[in-house]
Amino acid sequence: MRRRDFLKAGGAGLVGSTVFSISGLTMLSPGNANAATVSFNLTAEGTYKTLVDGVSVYVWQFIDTNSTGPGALTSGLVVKEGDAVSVTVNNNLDRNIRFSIPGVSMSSTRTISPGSSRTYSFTAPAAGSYLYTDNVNGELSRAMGLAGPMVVMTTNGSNNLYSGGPVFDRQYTLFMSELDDRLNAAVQAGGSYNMANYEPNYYFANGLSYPDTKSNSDTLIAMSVGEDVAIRFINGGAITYPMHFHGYHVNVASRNRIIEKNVIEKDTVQVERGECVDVILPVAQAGTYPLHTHYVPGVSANGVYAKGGLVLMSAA
Ligand SMILES: [Cu+2]
Repeated sequence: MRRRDFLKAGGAGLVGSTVFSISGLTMLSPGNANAATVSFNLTAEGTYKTLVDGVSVYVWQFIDTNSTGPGALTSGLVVKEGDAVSVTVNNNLDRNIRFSIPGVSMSSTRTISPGSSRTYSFTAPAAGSYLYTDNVNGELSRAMGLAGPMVVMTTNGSNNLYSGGPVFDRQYTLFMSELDDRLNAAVQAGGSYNMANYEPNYYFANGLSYPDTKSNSDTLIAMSVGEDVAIRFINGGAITYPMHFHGYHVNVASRNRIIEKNVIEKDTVQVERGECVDVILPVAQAGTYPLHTHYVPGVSANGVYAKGGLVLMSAA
């Protein structure tokens, strides 16, 4: 069994559902309401990503050498509300960065210069879905891939989206992102890019495009009829994602941890840039249905329609 599979199994045992693997997760004891001390070690680096059509593109990423995030993501944080969390970030990029989680105050707001590292500490905030990124380089960082998901479970690790909130039988974290390969080429060449010209041509859920999303357990939405399935949409990209469901309606529980007051059934859920939207999907029927961005270029790969793109399958 690969280390990643082992960690995933541990995560499943903790909350009785699908949680992506994180080093800190294995340190938590089920049913223990005491806050834990959790540390992560991330490296910001440039690397090459092979896309669904075989093209290799220079990207940035946060890589956690002790664990990975969901799908093809190289990092992802899972903690419990109240945990004492420290994240050490090593900067192997060519410019300053600063680790940031919108909505969370950090022990330090200092930047990290190239070749150095810094530790950022915080108390895990209210249970819900969060995004971490660099906030020195603006949207360029998210367009290059320097972002990841953070899931905060309730203090006792219960299957509630937040304390006293909707209960789920299983959960999926879907981190959406995209890239414009002209931007990547410009950054690789040491230049910058005018985000006004940003027109992405590849789209990802947890770093994967269709059909790879079908063969990965973090992006194939496996469900059983009668279950309530939580889906955490985390928009780590630089465009809006209107996520459209076939076969099901979902209820939005919260947007950026703010509880939705008027819950109506939706077949499309708008997820703005940098936004985290948690939904509950009541599995009302059996079948295999797509879940995809309703932004038409988002279901293409480098202009080729219905091949690649941010398309997933749900199966019940
Ligand atoms: Cu459709």
